[in-house]
Amino acid sequence: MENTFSLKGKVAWVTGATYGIGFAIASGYARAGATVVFNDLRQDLVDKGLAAYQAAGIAAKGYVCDVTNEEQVNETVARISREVGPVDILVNNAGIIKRIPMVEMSAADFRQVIDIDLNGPFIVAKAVLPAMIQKRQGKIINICSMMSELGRETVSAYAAAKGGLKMLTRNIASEYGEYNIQCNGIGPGYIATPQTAPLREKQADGTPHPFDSFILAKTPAARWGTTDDLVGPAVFLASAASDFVNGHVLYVDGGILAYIGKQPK
Ligand code: NAP
Ligand code: GCO
Repeated sequence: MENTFSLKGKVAWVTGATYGIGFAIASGYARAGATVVFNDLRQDLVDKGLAAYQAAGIAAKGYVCDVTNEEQVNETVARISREVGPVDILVNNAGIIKRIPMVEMSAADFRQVIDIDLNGPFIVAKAVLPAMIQKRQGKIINICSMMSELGRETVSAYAAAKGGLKMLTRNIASEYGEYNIQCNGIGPGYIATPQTAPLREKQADGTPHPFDSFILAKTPAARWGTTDDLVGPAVFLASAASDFVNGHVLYVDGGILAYIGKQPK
């Protein structure tokens, strides 16, 4: 059973994994035996990530790469292949959010979110697939969201991107499953990271942010998720344990999608 969940001998690229969810998943992969690779937008950020991995006892490799830049992505895939080995496991984690009411959002802002959160995963998956096809083996895991299923005010671009990412996940599974490539998604609930920090900031009077209270009422687990909550599911989807799981989005949300929400007192 231990071997079923082992990532020994595998090269895992987690995009945008300097910190946050990506860092936790990459660290979990290293503990499961993988060689982990990550990228960020600038060398100083890559260096910051390398120091964080080193502090965790992980010998990660980092590359400067913007996931929206196809030339940079292709160069990075070639460098990883030369310096580490072909990518066995890809986690499309890099992403942004812009919380702006749709009628106030510029087309440029909308495009930027779509570019990073949807075009980026397409570009990176397209770049790693040829080697996976040749090897007749590969794992692609796209980090989706509650917004792959639900809408909410101010996140139109993000929901459109993450909804599209769910369908890109299913399409990669459909198109490349015959090459023993599994493509699945992870749909985190509300996780305490820099991305959601604005939603958890205390009010001026010290009371909880209304959104913080809202999420606690919508989550059966009655807590925000931590990045560690995502590691086990991510290892499962990267390992042989999920070789017959394809096109699935695994929601790691504490039960939000199953729950109407706690009745206000
Ligand atoms: P985060 O703390 O904001 O980290 C996002 C990472 O992506 C950062 O390292 C960022 O690098 C990187 N990135 C952004 N644009 C990039 C680009 N063009 N090329 C390369 N890297 C780029 O986010 P997070 O909370 O860890 O979320 C990670 C993923 O999970 C995202 O896809 C997010 O949508 C998704 N997610 C998050 C939650 C949550 O509650 N936190 C829930 C569901 C899904 P820089 O620091 O250099 O910008
Ligand atoms: C928001 C949050 C969410 C989370 C996550 C939920 O503003 O609603 O940022 O979008 O990031 O995607 O799964």
